[in-house]
Amino acid sequence: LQLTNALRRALEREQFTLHYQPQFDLATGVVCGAEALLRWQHPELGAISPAEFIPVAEDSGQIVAIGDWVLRNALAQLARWRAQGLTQLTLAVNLSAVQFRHPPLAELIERLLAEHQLPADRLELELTENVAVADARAAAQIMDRMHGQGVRLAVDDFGTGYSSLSQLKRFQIFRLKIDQSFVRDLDHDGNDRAIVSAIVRMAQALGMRTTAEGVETAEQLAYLREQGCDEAQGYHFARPMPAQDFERFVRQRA
Ligand code: G
Ligand code: G
Ligand code: MN
Ligand code: NA
Repeated sequence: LQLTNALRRALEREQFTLHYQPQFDLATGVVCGAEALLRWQHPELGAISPAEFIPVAEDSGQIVAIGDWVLRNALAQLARWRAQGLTQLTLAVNLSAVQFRHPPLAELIERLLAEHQLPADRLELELTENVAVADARAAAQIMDRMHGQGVRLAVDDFGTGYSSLSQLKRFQIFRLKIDQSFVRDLDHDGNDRAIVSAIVRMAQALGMRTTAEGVETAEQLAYLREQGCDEAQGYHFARPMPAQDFERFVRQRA
């Protein structure tokens, strides 16, 4: 309850920021995108993790307003980067299943893309596998509309949720993000190696791309590359960082 009340004030008091984690193309080594990750700094409670406050915001419905704020700010940031010449970047935004129960989500995204003159295929929406379970019809409508606009859909934390293979096909998923729980022990867990290998192969067969999350070591990276995983992110490359640091990071790498 304390958290719900604090969340209510967080937006108006401008306590949220976005950090950006670089995503790497494993074939070229180039930074090809960023995942926007929400950060909340409360004056008394300190930094609160989204893992803690997002579920609270989902239960109270506040996630809709917070999610709108994330989309507005992330897309404005992408537009600034493009104006500065960083046109190769895609931007990934996490969406909660609750946001998919609100049809205005699609309108907001279309309006923001138009307002900033952004090509729709520079935006990736990260959904968890549970999105389609919560309210299949509303979610399907929004996902179809987004796909029709050219926006890319990515399944986040892939392998940990409730998705079926028929759903993957039905929703025209562009990318599977291999959950970090399968990447963490890649060096010594044969089952995880088999799972990662199978996900990459299935994605290839279905014409989907793969991104490995939580890559922390050169050994993990080598295995992912060998298996043909397309992209990766994780502390091995870089932590999530403020927009200006991200910009410097990309320029230094180019
Ligand atoms: O960045 P971090 O590891 O603290 O994120 C923890 C969790 O919070 C992750 O599951 C991530 O997907 C989620 N998360 C981060 N930012 C957002 C956001 O803007 N919206 C939603 N819905 N989830 C987010
Ligand atoms: O669920 P989602 O994939 O959106 O969450 C991403 C979360 O993973 C973020 O909170 C981010 O800070 C965290 N993260 C990113 N890279 C790494 C990593 O290499 N190791 C670990 N342990 N966490 C990571
Ligand atoms: Mn994510
Ligand atoms: Na994830």
